[in-house]
Amino acid sequence: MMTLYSADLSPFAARVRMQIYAKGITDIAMVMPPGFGTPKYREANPIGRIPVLDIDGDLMPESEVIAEYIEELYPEPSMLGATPRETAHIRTLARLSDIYLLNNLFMLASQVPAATRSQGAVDLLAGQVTRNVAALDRMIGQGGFACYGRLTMADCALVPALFLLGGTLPAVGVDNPVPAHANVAAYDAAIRRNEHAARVLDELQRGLKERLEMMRSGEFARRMAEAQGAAGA
Ligand SMILES: N[C@@H](CCC(=O)N[C@@H](CS)C(=O)NCC(=O)O)C(=O)O
Repeated sequence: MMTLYSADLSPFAARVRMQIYAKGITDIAMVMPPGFGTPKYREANPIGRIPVLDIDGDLMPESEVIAEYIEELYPEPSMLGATPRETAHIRTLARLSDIYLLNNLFMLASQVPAATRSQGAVDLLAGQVTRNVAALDRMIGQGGFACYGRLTMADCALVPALFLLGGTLPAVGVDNPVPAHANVAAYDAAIRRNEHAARVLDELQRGLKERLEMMRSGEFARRMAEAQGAAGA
């Protein structure tokens, strides 16, 4: 049995979870990895992140790699294209989401606390996100899906990225560019009605609520200090 190391609030893990739900896969367990963030975790996982797919002890990192692997193991229903060219377009949208939106947003999230914020970092990262929402607006499909009128791996990548975008940009004092981009805005509103998108959006929201509670109670700072202490040791 395979296990996906995952957490509600991880948009990268949410991408893989949405694909697993859409395919109806029931034999991949999903757990928060024990010791996540500690040197022990990084000993076994050199990149040190989630998601990781644990295949009987063989650890596979990187959401896109895991998504492609799952697609090969469970080809039906296909989340890729009907032709090689369609598949290439789906991968282009997923890549746009990952590289140009999500990676920048993930780094931008570190700039949310105003006391330690670097305006230069915010301008650089938020500028990239805004520019690439404009690119997405010209590439995204009509009719409620990223492309080809059905759920694909592009949707699995875009749904968590747009969730993070909506929360992160306003939190660092930058306007959310989505409402000004009609095609992305229409997509964002429509895809939420898809059952698999709705499920991961609920999980992301639950993860966010938990994280905010941990920050309010001081538990988050305590855990960060603990992980940093362990890293120092
Ligand atoms: N490129 C990686 C990014 C994964 C990633 O950054 N995951 C975050 C959680 S959303 C993480 O594990 N962060 C821990 C860290 O940065 O140490 C992927 O696509 O899987």
